Amino acid sequence: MKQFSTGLALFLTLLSVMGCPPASQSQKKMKPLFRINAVLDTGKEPSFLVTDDFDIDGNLDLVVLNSGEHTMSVYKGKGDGSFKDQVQYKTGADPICLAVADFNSDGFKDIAELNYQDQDIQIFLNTARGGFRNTGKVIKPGKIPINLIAGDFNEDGYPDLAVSLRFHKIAILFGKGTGGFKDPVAISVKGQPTGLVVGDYNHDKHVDVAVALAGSGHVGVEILWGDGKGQFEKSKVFKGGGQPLTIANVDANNDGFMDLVTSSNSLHAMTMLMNNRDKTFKTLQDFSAGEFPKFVAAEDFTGDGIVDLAISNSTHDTVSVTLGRGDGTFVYPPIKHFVDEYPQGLVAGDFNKDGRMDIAVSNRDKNLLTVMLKKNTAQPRQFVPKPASS
Ligand SMILES: [Ca+2]
Ligand SMILES: [Ca+2]
Ligand SMILES: [Ca+2]
Ligand SMILES: [Ca+2]
Repeated sequence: MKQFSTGLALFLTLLSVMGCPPASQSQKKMKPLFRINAVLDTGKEPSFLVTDDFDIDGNLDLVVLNSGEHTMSVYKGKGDGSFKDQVQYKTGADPICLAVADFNSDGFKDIAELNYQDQDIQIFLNTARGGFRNTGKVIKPGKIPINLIAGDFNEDGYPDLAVSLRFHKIAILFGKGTGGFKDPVAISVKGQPTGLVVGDYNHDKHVDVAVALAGSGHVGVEILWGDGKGQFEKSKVFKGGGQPLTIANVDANNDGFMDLVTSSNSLHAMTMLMNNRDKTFKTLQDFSAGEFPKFVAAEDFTGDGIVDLAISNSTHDTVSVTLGRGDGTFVYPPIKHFVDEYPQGLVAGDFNKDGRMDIAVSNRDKNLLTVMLKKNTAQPRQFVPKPASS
């Protein structure tokens, strides 16, 4: 692991000074919320990133797919914002996406990993000591799979998979609870599916799938309303961005119903779909939160009870944080944080266990992960008065 050097810190400070925003914006410009704490080596072209506590030691760990060399890197968290050196596992060709769930019912979370070039899924079972074991079984979900997510769609207690297939289909693979899966069942959707996310968007206690649709023709978000028996009712296509590639859950107005946000990479736009609580969504106006946005994480980064968004901006080497107003709109301009070249995968988690959300991001063109910790913006400790009785 490379510790963040003061030289780089100075360089980043200079960069942020030199990148002068227009005068009208500079007045509102806010200081960075995060500081870079650690920079971790990855394999070639790190892309999709997740965080979870895989070895159940109370510390969040990281897993990143290295798309340029067909490997996956696992980093055990130390709980102080730093991580142990990577352990690499061989994947299929061009790994692009992974889903985390306990697929073999042993209490430890496993990984289903999607290989774009091989058009297959491989399952890595948790060894219960922070390592993984490839089951050796190759799952073929259908032609040109591009994304996957886990959820228990038939409510048998075993996690299943939903996989978006380029040609207008979502494949559902029901888990057997052993690390194996039944043959895929294909559901047609109206457009070209890209990103997927699961949630119970209508509060009927059955998990639903939200599908981002890009390409030509139908563009937006289609919901597959789950019935808890593995069947789905298809919604109409809600407007949801120009060419949405990624989609995330966010309860932007704190009403307990999950809303959705999409990112349209080439159009530099984010789009909020507000949940009307009646199985429809109201699409708000697109907003800008950075350049060539890739992945988004929704968390309350400032601690005011209102959810904010962190976005990786691939071509501008930044993570931008845009603060929520609590009504589905976000403050402009976003707060920029310079990371390294071509940030892609992005996750939020409390890596140093101080109660504040931190961020990790994969930098494709430098083969690095950047771990940024939330700064403590509260009053300095020395100004806290001692109790009168002491
Ligand atoms: Ca851990
Ligand atoms: Ca397991
Ligand atoms: Ca299931
Ligand atoms: Ca539901």
